[in-house]
Order: sequence, then structure tokens, then C-alpha cells
Amino acid sequence: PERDEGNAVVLERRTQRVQPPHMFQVVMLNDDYTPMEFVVFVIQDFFGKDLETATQIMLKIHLDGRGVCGVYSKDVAATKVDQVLEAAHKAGHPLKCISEPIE
Ligand code: TYC
Repeated sequence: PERDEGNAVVLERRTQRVQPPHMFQVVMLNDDYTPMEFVVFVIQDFFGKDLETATQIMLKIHLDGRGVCGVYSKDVAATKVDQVLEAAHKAGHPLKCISEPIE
């Protein structure tokens, strides 16, 4: 650092702290048509859950309307959403999921 740096620079360094990365949850939404087995498959395949956990998440979505499948950085969450929507579209199911910031 320069010895003659201005007060503004010093103040900025004191007040601008490094923030932890903002995390995003991928939320899957219920619908009336997507087969339960397909949802369980997707949750296992794209979110790394085992069969029992994936089944619990699917049933939670089915009953509550939505459920969190995983928490990731913004980029990774967006990629997960794209992968799920593409797989659902290819299979002809209306399954939807979204990414949203936590807290
Ligand atoms: N409600 C669907 C059914 O009864 C199952 C389902 C669960 C669909 C979760 C979407 O995200 C979902 N076949």
C-alpha cells in the first residue's frame, strides 16, 4: 500500500469486508401430471440424493407444493434448474423448478 493513500481509500478498506458468497436454493414445484417416479429419479440424478431422501423430498413437494432439492452458488443453482427443465421437457413432463436466494 502507498503511504500517501487518501482517506477515502483507507475508509473503504475498513468498511468493505469480504462477504460470504450468496447461496441459492433450487426449489422444485408440484404439478398434477409429472409422475412421482420421474421426480424421484431427477432428484437422485441431478441433486445427488439417495432413493430414500429423494422420495421424502418428492412427497414433501407433492403435499406442500414446493420443496428444496439443494443449495448452491448462483451459477451452479442456475445450471441445476436448466438441467431439470431440459430433462422434464424431453420426457414431456411439465415439471418446474426455480432458483432463489436463501434468507
Ligand atoms: N403431484 C404429482 C403426482 O401426483 C407428483 C409430483 C411431485 C409432481 C413433485 C411434481 O415436483 C413434483 N403425480
